[in-house]
Amino acid sequence: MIKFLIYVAIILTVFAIGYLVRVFELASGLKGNKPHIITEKDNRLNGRIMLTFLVVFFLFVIWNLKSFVPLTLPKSASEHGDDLDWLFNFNMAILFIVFTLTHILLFYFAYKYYGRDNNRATYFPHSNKLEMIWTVIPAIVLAVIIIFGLRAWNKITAKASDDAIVIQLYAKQFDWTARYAGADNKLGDSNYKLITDENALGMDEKDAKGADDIVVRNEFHIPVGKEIEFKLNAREVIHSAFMPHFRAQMNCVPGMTTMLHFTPTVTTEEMRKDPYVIELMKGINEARAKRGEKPEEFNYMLLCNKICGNSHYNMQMTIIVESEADYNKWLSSQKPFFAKK
Ligand SMILES: [Cu+2]
Repeated sequence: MIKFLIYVAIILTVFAIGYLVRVFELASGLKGNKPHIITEKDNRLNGRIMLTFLVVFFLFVIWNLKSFVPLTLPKSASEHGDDLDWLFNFNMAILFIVFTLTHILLFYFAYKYYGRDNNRATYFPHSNKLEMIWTVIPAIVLAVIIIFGLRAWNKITAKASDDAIVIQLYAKQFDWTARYAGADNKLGDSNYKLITDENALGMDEKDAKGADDIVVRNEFHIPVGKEIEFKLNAREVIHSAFMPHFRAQMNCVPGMTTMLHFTPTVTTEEMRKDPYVIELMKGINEARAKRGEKPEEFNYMLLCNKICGNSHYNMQMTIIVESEADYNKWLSSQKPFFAKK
């Protein structure tokens, strides 16, 4: 009811403003002013407003950069991540140059060439030279971006090496499960018909390849410097495995297996000592303290990056990157799934 009344009030206010404007127009018409005639004075005022906007707008851009760039991701923690960061920065540099130039020209010209009573616009219908310039230059720049992008994409999506550690990431509403392929480095068969509360992945007990498979939840470990091949599956809707610190993301699609591989280069402990991460966590923990929450340590995360339902925001898993020795110790402390029963 209150909502309805608010809507009615908004509509009535709009009408009231409309009538008020009409009253002012009529009143100034009676005084002999011509409100519909735009004078040189009006144009000059508009030009100055344009110039003011340019300055205020760029101050806002600088404030944005200062406030939000320090909250962006820390350095990449995977081999291919540096390529992607370079590509991203390259794109941003081009965008920023074009953005700055076009906006300065747009608003400065609006100010400098405001309409004057005795001026007439130059008749300038067409220029082949200009058409060529603004077609060819963007085409070359775009081609360079696409070629660099394709090269990086091909490198990242190339087949994983044969000795890569195979891990399945299984997405369902609303959590992740990781499955290690065990000593044979081969995942056992699974079938959605075998899914039960206990056997969330529908693993097939009869398949010998799956006898050594290890299933973990909440967090999974990977060794630094070793290639990891992820096989991604989803149960019911499309999810997306997003590991931002490794600059890695791939959709998880029901009924098919998608793949993704990367080599982590920085352990969790090393990343926690990174000056940028220390600064980042300081800010996060100050905000947490204000909300009365306990401080938290930096961790790599696997997140879902597809709006998959109402608890999507909470669909995450911690990733621990550690030395190969620590990883082997952790893995040997985990029991194979079918041995747990
Ligand atoms: Cu999801």
